This record gives sequence, structure tokens and C-alpha cells, in this order.
Amino acid sequence: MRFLSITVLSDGITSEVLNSCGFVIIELLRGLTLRTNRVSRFSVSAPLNLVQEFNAAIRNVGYSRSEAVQTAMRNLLSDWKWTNDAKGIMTGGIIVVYDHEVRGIEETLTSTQHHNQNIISSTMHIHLDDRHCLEMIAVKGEVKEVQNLAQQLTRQRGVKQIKLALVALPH
Ligand code: NI
Repeated sequence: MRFLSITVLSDGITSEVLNSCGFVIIELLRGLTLRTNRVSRFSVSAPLNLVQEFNAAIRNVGYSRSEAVQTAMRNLLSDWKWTNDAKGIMTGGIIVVYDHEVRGIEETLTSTQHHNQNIISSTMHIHLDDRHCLEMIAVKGEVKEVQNLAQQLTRQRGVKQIKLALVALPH
């Protein structure tokens, strides 16, 4: 008799399955569990070096890949939800990391910022290495507009990371 365990992608639910009849049973149970827990499976494409770094980092923390991706998804949702629910004038910064060798990225980022000059106070450009740049865009404005700007920047090809840090104006 062999003991096998499978981990099912859902809210941290792990099923220990006693298997004596081979993988058919496991697959059946997995299908059943997936249906009953309303779990969705999906595949993700990412650059190899990003995946390697991710795997090493989560190994250190003792996270499974599914748990780590779920945490990242929740963090992203709570970041955006926070700004979705917020109203009024906020101030802070948008940090954008991008690959300046991607064709057209510099022009696109510049023109996006020109179109949003009403909410941008200033931009600091830092050359990170031969290929990557970081822009720290200081913003102040209606939170919806700031969020729109961040979303426009996020969609640009060549943009690798965006962080939005906003605070309400003190009363
Ligand atoms: Ni640069």
C-alpha cells in the first residue's frame, strides 16, 4: 500500500489521499474536490528567471506555488479595491519599473504622463541598470484619476512592475 498526497488548488485545502489503485482514483477525487470547492485551475506564462526567483522565494517561506499565487492575487485585489472604494483627493506616488529597450515604451510613458499633467507634480527617473528604468511619479488628485493613470501605465508593454502608494490629504 502506498501513501500519496495531492494538493488541490483552493483556499489552502490539502487532500491526503490513500492510494492503492493508482492515479485513476486520485484524478477522480481531484475532479470531485475541484467541483465541490468550486476551484478554478489556470496556467500562467512568465519569464523563466522570474519563475526561478519566485520558486526560490516561496521555498524559503514554505509556501506552495498555489498558496503564493493566491496570496499575490489577494494582495493585488486589496490594493486595487482600496483605491476603488476610496474617494476624494489623494496624494503619493506611482513607482513604475520598465524595460527601456522595449520599442516605444519611453514615448508612451512620456505621452501618458503629458496627458495626465493635471495630477502629476513631478517625475523622477532612475536608470537601474543597462536595461531597466524606474520612474517615481508624484501624484495628487482625485483618486479615480490617479487609479486610471496607474492602470494606463500598467497596460504598457515593457512595464514590469507598478506600485501605487497613496495617502489622503490631512484635514
Ligand atoms: Ni533610464
